[in-house]
Amino acid sequence: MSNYANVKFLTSAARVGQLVADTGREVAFAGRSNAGKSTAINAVTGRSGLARVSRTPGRTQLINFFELAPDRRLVDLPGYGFAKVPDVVRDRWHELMREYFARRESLIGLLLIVDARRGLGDLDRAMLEWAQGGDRRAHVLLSKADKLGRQEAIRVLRATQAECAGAGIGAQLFSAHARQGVDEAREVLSQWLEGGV
Ligand SMILES: Nc1nc2c(ncn2[C@@H]2O[C@H](COP(=O)(O)OP(=O)(O)O)[C@@H](O)[C@H]2O)c(=O)[nH]1
Ligand SMILES: [Mg+2]
Repeated sequence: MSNYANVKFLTSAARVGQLVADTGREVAFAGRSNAGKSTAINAVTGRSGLARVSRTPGRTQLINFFELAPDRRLVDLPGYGFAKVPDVVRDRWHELMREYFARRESLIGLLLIVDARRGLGDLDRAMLEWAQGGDRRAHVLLSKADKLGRQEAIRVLRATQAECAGAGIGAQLFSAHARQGVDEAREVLSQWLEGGV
């Protein structure tokens, strides 16, 4: 499973009815719009063009599926926390996420992407609680760590670890640009995705 060379885009779903078959195992990437989710997916799979990277936070409310191997998937969830989104879009996002987390049996873990300069926010905490409600694993990538000095990065890491440790959630520094923490994140993914169906 540590070889992601054959990763490929499967499909996008705008509704729960469009999700790919709920078999095997998948790990979802979640985070605020612009947190660096797509960039993280590209970095851990080693495929720079796989998930689109945008400077303008997207409004598309799509769940994107990528296949690593038969019955092993990465899922790019729609971002949240973008201030200018109309209520109707926000409500639709909420409903989509609620149903996805409630029903999805193949979802075994959540990789939460959090901009290291912001740290954990309330919506991030809600995502972690959602994931844990289904007895799933969770791990936090503190992204864009290259934007922080070393002292500050360590401080944010310690604070996040302290908050998450009680729930058994790991946290690490991550920078796609500096290639920091990429192997560590891949190791977490591999451990989650390995094993039987
Ligand atoms: N400095 C820095 N910028 C990053 C990093 N990862 C992502 N970004 C930038 O953050 C912006 C949003 O990234 P994107 O992956 O599209 O975020 P998403 O909305 O969460 O999918 C883009 O301009 C990226 O180039 C990183 O590790 N370091
Ligand atoms: Mg994205």
